[in-house]
Amino acid sequence: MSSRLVVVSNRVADPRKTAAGGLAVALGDVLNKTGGLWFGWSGKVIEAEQGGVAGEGEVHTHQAGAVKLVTVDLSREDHDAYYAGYSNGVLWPVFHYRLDLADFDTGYIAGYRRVNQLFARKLLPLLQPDDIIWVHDYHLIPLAAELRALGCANRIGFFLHIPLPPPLILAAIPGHDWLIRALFSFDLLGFQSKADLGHFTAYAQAEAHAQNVGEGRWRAFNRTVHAGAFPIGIDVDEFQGLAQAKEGLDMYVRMKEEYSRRKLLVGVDRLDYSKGLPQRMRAFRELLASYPDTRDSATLIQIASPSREDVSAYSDILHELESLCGSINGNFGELDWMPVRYMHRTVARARLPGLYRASRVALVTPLRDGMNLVAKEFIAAQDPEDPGVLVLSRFAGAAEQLRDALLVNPYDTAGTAAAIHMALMMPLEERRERHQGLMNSIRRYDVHWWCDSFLEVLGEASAEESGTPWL
Ligand code: ADQ
Repeated sequence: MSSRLVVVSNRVADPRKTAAGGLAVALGDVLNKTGGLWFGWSGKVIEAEQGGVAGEGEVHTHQAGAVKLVTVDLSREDHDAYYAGYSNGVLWPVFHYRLDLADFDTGYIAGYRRVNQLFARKLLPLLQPDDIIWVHDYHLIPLAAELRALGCANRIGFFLHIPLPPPLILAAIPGHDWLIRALFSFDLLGFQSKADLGHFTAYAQAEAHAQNVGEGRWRAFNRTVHAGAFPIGIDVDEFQGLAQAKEGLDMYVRMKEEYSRRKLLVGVDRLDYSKGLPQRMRAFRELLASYPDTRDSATLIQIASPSREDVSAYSDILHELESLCGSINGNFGELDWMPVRYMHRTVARARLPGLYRASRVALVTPLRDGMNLVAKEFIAAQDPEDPGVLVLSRFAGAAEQLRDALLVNPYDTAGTAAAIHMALMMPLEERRERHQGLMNSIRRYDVHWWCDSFLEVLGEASAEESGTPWL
């Protein structure tokens, strides 16, 4: 790709830092090659008394190697309506099928739009005519429409990292027709799974009378948009490198020593209601109750990193999880064995592979998830001679690819408990075979494949209609 790449996302990461993760590393590679630019929110909120005028954020520029990082501050009012309000109080729950948790406060959408307009105004002067723009995630659905309204004719792609639900769930969002119009201002829409893509095409036909014009292209609102499934992957070599580095190895050795007598199960998630943590704990309790051989022989380490604590649904899930862990330990624990070790914190990325490698079973059981990279990281970190087993929710996007995992319905407590038991008991031969199949999949569809294939399709997407303002 010869054009410069411009990435836009809510947060910006320095691709040179390990803590940034595989996505930043992969985007960083392409950004580096093209001398690109990464634009987003600075993470800074300006209070009204500090002169935070709604809609006018200060812009910061920072050079990270060949990549230019440009960020903008947000006023308190804009941040609360755009981030906690519309993005995480409306779009996140609805896109994860949780209409019951959505807060359709009418003030949020105006702030969401203001911030997208602010991003468009600040980004536009930085653009060159043949830049390719790649916008990430649900925070920025209207960004292309706002850029087009200012006359931007560049090619613009959008990738949705979270699921897209069926049309009748989307239709419950007041003003949803504005969102679908906005999606048609992009040239390419990328989804995590075929299921999500199917929901988009059904929705576009039902609500926007979109016409299928062939080769994955859809026409509505006088524009043509290309839509496809681009399941995100991890940087397998980078993650395996971390497993062999000092911190990863130290962690592995310590966990192996600590749990030499017992099999370790591991769960690593953000503390989010979409991740199915209470359901997972109930399945683990069911395992201990129904399969007495697992008592005193299995320990679950659950790490749940703090997330969005200013949104009320998140504090509810925290209390529910703490109470379940307490009651499992209270009812089943022995003087020298606690069934669950629960930690409400983030584990340093460099230590994760060691923890995964020391675990016999990973529990990745979200109620809904766009993809779930923990599942892929767990596979990459295993010793191929003695690998662990992945228990994976059929409702994670990753389940479309990772058919050699033990797939479960996380709402089915007894069924999930039975699958965990099977994972704990699985003979070495079967573990190796399944792991080989899973490794083939994550290697073939890694994060570089994801990045390259999205940008290749975006590069070819017809730009005939770009620049048509419709607002
Ligand atoms: P997330 O919901 O944040 O991402 P996920 O893919 O599981 O979910 O994790 C992203 C990264 O965070 C992984 O690299 C993981 O190791 C790390 N992580 C998670 N919990 C952690 C913890 N407790 N301590 C340390 N690190 C932790 C969204 C979508 C997903 C999609 C990704 C990428 O919700 O479905 O897979 O984007 O597209």
